[in-house]
Amino acid sequence: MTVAVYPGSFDPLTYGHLDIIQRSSKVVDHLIVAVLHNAQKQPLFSVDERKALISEVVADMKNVEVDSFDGLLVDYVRKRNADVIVRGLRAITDFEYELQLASINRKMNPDAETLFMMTNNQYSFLSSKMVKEVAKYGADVSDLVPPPVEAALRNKFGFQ
Ligand code: COD
Repeated sequence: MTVAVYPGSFDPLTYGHLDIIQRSSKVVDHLIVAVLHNAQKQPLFSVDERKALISEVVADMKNVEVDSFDGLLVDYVRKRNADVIVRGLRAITDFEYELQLASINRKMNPDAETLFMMTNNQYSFLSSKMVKEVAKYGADVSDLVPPPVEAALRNKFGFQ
């Protein structure tokens, strides 16, 4: 049984993330979407809020679980007996960071393989940061994020 971890900030989940979740969940037996709990960062959504939003969106995907982690990703991967780390690649700008991340993770845990999935072309420009920037001014983000995330953004920025 192949267990994969798809780690990220997911602040918030976008259609780009969801596309990676849908596609990678078809090539592994069990996929864990793992939200990073990073005390040094000031996220828009708390870990619990991010987990709840992702859980709502993936509710009908039977082999997908939503969890959170802190500390090193490789330690979490080991703890969950996972074989694969899933990451998404949008553009060449992602490559350098992803290469560094995959290399350090492989050094620390040679048993976990990083699997890269190329973005779906329609989401190649899409990032959580951009979504927050746009939503902050009340603009329509319905093409960028699933409905529960759109509602949560409107609520967060006072556009109900
Ligand atoms: N299309 C395709 N993929 C996408 C898109 C899109 N539109 N948007 C985002 N993605 C991909 C990203 O490329 C990434 O692979 C993944 O989705 C998650 O993205 P983010 O931005 O939500 O999450 P990141 O990149 O901030 O996550 C970073 C980690 C949490 C994985 C990393 O910081 C981590 O592992 N931290 C724990 C400490 C650790 O072990 N560090 C490494 C050793 S120093």
